[in-house]
Parts: sequence; C-alpha cells; structure tokens
Amino acid sequence: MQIGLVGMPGSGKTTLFNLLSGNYQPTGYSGSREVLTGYAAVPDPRIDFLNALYKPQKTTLARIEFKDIPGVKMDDSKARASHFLSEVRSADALVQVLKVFNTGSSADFAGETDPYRDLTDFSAELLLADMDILEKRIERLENAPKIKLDDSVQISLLKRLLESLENEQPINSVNLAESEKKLLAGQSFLSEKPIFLAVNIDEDQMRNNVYPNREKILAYANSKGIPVIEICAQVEMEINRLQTEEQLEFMEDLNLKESGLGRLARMAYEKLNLISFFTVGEDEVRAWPVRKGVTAKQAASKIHSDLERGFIRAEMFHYDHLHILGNQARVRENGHYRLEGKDYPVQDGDIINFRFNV
Ligand SMILES: Nc1nc2c(ncn2[C@@H]2O[C@H](COP(=O)(O)OP(=O)(O)OP(=O)(O)O)[C@@H](O)[C@H]2O)c(=O)[nH]1
Ligand SMILES: [Mg+2]
Repeated sequence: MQIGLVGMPGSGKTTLFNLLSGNYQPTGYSGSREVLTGYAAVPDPRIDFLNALYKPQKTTLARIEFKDIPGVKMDDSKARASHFLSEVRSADALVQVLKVFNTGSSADFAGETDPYRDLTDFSAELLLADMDILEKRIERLENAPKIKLDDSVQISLLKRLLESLENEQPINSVNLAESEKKLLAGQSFLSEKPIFLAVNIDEDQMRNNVYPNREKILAYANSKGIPVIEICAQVEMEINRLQTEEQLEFMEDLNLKESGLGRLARMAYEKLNLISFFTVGEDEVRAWPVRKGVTAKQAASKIHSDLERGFIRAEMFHYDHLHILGNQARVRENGHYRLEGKDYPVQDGDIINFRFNV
C-alpha cells in the first residue's frame, strides 16, 4: 500500500512529505527533483493506553508508505514527465496537495494564483492522461489484423469509459459489472484511484478559517466524493520539532484539535478500508495495519510466514474490554477471552496472540 503525493510544482508536497515521514528533505525550487519514499507512523491513542499498561521495551505504530512525486515543470523533458506519471500510476492512492497558502509574492497579490483553478486543472490532467491511454488501447485493438469477440467486448467497454471521461466523470464513478472489472484488471487508470485533497493553507488562513474560494473548493471536492483536509504543512512541521507542551499550546492557538498527520492517517485508513489489530507484551506493543475482512490466518502472515504456515488458532480479546476493565486478568475473568480459527475475520482493535506450530 503506497500513497502518492501529487500536485502542481511548489504546492507543498515535499513539505508535507517531511511532516509525514519525519524527514528533512530540502523544499522549494532547489528541493529534491527525484521521487522520495518514506513512512508515516499512524498516531493511535489506543497505543498510548497499551504502552502505559504493558510498559514494553519497544512500541511500533502502524505505518503508511508515502511517496513524494515532484510536479512536472515547464523545463522538464518528456521522458521526465512520463517517468513521474508512471510513478503516479503505480501508487495505490493519491493525495492531491493544493497550494492555497499565501507566499507574499506579487503573483499572489495580483490574484494571478487561483487554487480553485489549480484544483480543476489538475483533476482534468488526470482525466486527460487516462483518455490518452484509452484512445491508444482502442486504436490498437481496432487495428489488430483479426478482431476476436473478446476484443470487441473490450473495445466497447473502453469506449464507454472514454465517454465518461469526456463528460468529466472519473473512472471510479462508472458502474462496472464484475466481468467488466475482470476485463480491466491489470490496467491502472489514474482516475480510478482513491484520491484525497490536502488543502495546504497558512497560519492566518487556518486561524481565521478563510481563504480564497474556500466554498467553491469544498463544494467541488464534495461533488466528486473526494475527502478533504485543510492543513498547514509548513507550520505543523515546525510544531513537530517543539517539545510536547509547547506543541499543545501552539495547536490550541491555531484551533487545531488533531495534528494534520493524525487527520490524514485517519482519513486514509478509512478510505482504504484499513483496520489495526494489536500484539501486546512486555517486549513489544505493536499495531498492525490490515485490510478490513482479512482472516486470522492472513493477519498472522503479516507478522511472520511461520505463523501462517503453522497456524493453530488465534487467542484474543478486544481492546475495548481491556480499556474498560483495566487489565488482562479481569478481561479473562469476565469471559472476554476468545479462541478463533483461521477463517475468523479480524476486527479493528482485536488484541491477538497467535498459536502456531512449525
Ligand atoms: N508559507 C508557506 N509556505 C509553504 C507551505 N508549504 C510549503 N511552503 C513553501 O513552498 C515552497 C514549495 O514547497 P515544496 O514542499 O518544495 O513544494 P513541492 O510541491 O514539493 O514542489 P515540487 O517538488 O517542485 O513539485 C517551499 O519554499 C516551502 O517552504 C505553507 O504551508 N506555508
Ligand atoms: Mg517537492
């Protein structure tokens, strides 16, 4: 699972990447011109409780992998542009970073920059890139020496997708039958990926809750079903480097209840159907991200292939019971310990001890 940060040059992708991954990569025009990858640890208050209870030697939060894909600039070669595009294509989900912050530059003052236009231009670019692919595929299939029945089904499906793109409808808004999904398997379209919008604002905009075209931007995202967070990437990065107490003061001052990282992580978790199960003990307390619906045996394989191979059963209780009752002994006394088999669908907040034999 890899989330790509995308957007216009200078929108703040590398700044956000640094915030998410705790990196110190240079930003601005002299910033990195290569794709960067890093991990964001997902904050989880449940882990804080588990830490206080088990006092483990080590704590490991769930992590989400991000990659920072530079925006294509005027002077970039075609090869570079298509390299970046292929990086966008290989991401599982996208966060579109939108520059709204005021840089104090003359262009901002003259009203030459317009975040709403950037937003719609960028969305159009994603659609155009997909149209380009579709047109080429249709042409190739139609010009094949012999058209098989399968191909003609495929052609009419691709034409339907093309038509929806021409009407500014992304591919993820098209209703597809299971058989059609199968036909498209392995072809990755940009407008098919889950996408989030990170509106990158500045301190004043955050404090006052206003910025140019805010209503239009939110309405546009809403109409496309795109989840939005408003974030002060630069300021939050500075806050991150402060002591905890000062951090809280600063966040209060900005009307921030939860860090941008926390909000973004939660949004991604929800939209990507991720849940966390926990393993606990004196050596380590750890959150494991898995897709909703995975079985106990699949979850075991996340930890080690031996656990999957020699899976016997999963001994477990739920975080909520532990949280209410205060310790493991009372959870057991109250009958909340369970043994589950390999096909048990793991739930968010399950605390699991896998029994295995190899
Ligand atoms: N004032 C202010 N400046 C910001 C903010 N976020 C980013 N910047 C500045 O905007 C400039 C561009 O930020 P980057 O993070 O490098 O932008 P980018 O999207 O990675 O740009 P490319 O890699 O060229 O596509 C840098 O000088 C940042 O310091 C913000 O929230 N407020
Ligand atoms: Mg950058």
